[in-house]
Amino acid sequence: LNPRIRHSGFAALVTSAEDAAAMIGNGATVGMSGFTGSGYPKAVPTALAARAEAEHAEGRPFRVRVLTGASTGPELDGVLARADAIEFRTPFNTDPFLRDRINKGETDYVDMHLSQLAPMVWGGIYGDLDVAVVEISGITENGQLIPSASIGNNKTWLDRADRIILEVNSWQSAELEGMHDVYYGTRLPPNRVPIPLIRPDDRIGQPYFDVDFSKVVAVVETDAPDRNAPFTPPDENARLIAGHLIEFLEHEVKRGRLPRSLLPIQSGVGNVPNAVMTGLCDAPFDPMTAYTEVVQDGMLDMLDAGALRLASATAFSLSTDAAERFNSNAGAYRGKLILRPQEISNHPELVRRLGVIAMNGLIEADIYGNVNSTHVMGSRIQNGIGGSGDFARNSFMSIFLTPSTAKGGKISAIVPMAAHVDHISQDVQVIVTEQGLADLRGLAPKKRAAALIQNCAHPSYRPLLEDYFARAMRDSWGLHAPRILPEALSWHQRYIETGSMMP
Ligand code: 0RQ
Repeated sequence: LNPRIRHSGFAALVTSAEDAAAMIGNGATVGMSGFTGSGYPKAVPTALAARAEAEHAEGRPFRVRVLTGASTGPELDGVLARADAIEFRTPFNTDPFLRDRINKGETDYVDMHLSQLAPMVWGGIYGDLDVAVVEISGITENGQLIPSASIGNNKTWLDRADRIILEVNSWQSAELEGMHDVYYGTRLPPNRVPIPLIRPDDRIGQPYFDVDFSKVVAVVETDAPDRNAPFTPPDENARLIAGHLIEFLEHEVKRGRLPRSLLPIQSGVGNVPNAVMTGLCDAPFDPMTAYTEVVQDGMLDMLDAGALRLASATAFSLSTDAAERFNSNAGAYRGKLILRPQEISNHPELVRRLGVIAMNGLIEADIYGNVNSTHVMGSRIQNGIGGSGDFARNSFMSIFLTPSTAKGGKISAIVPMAAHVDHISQDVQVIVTEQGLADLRGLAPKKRAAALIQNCAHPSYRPLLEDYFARAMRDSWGLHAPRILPEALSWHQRYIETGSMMP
């Protein structure tokens, strides 16, 4: 008997991943758990991919529509993409095989704000949800579900799906029980009411998911780790970026514009934000809070060091070492970690009310501070906007962090014009590279350009930007935000043709 399944009705539904996958039909819309490589189902998608391959070998079509919280792991997006079993995918992906399918035009992908998917599914925009496949860490005596290492959109999948397949993963810490706060008060307009959360520590829901037992068709047992991608240790650039940012935040505290414990911080995923978190461990601030999407290694370090007293998020995204550290001592984080549904962790109402300091990565920024977070050279998706838009627009302070070049210097992250825009200049207040920091608040476009070129551009691209900007000031049709239209995207075209933005 599996001690994680404390309800006999659910125990009677235990079956193999293959039998569970057989309940998902060609063309089905499937809501799966998973957010930034944690809490995704690990057995059923693999069995589903094998089934798709078998069907394809017989010359029959087999593809499904996959909705998740955010990115998953090789045992979900990876296997399904390799088997060409994903017809449609939303809202976020980091898997290289699926990215390749999307960029070859073989899989449809909708890149959207992570807070908006659940309400859209409730509103019927994505049609009926045929099946939910949700990883949990256990089932209580009275048939409630103990969430796993991410909550994501699972509440919505469980509520909306016609049929439910559960994966009970014993690898997840049993001490996750009680760390979650599942809010059941969301509604569609015109029935919305204020969400009663005024501090990151507030608990406004319940620790378990409710589930309609009659919809559960299979329970699959697993004992498998989350993706747990390692972070590269902070390099010199990441340390410089963290240094500039912390100096700036100290300055804001001295000027009385931020309290000594700052405001709740949000940090995107990736090596640079992780390095910033590590840097914040030794920064001279009072213990902080985080109101964010993802708890990564750097935030665990901050909790351990006492630099952070509480983190509210929707998911973990840990390296193998940090996941082991957490799993072996999860009880120590009780009261310091709260996981919520992503429509709450990323809710514009709450991000604005709390005054979050948003810190996200970018692909490129133009000289006016319009930010492209998603489309390389304007046409190939990297990951997706994720939660960066939920946070950047609604934050108290919107900060973007990036090395000044990519691909070994072949690409400048500061360009005359962004080839795609996710965050308009109005949503971008501060940009930091290893070269320095540009505080764009209160600056008109021409002053923003001067600050970005001087403080943030790489020295090898700075003269090119200065030359372009000087000619734009002379020749542009309008002089509010001067541009030379035929030239503005020529750096991107040069990269596509020659492999470098350098002339
Ligand atoms: O590609 O691995 O093939 O070399 O992008 O870049 O420098 O490692 O930085 O991991 O912080 O990611 C914007 C993608 C940055 C991320 C982005 C290439 C680069 C590399 C990764 P390779 P780095 P990061 C909360 C918030 C949107 C979602 C978001 C992101 C790869 O921050 O997805 O913020 N943001 N969510 O080479 C071509 C450029 C490039 C470039 C970087 N200018 N041109 N390639 N790269 N800049 C989390 C969630 O929402 C779930």
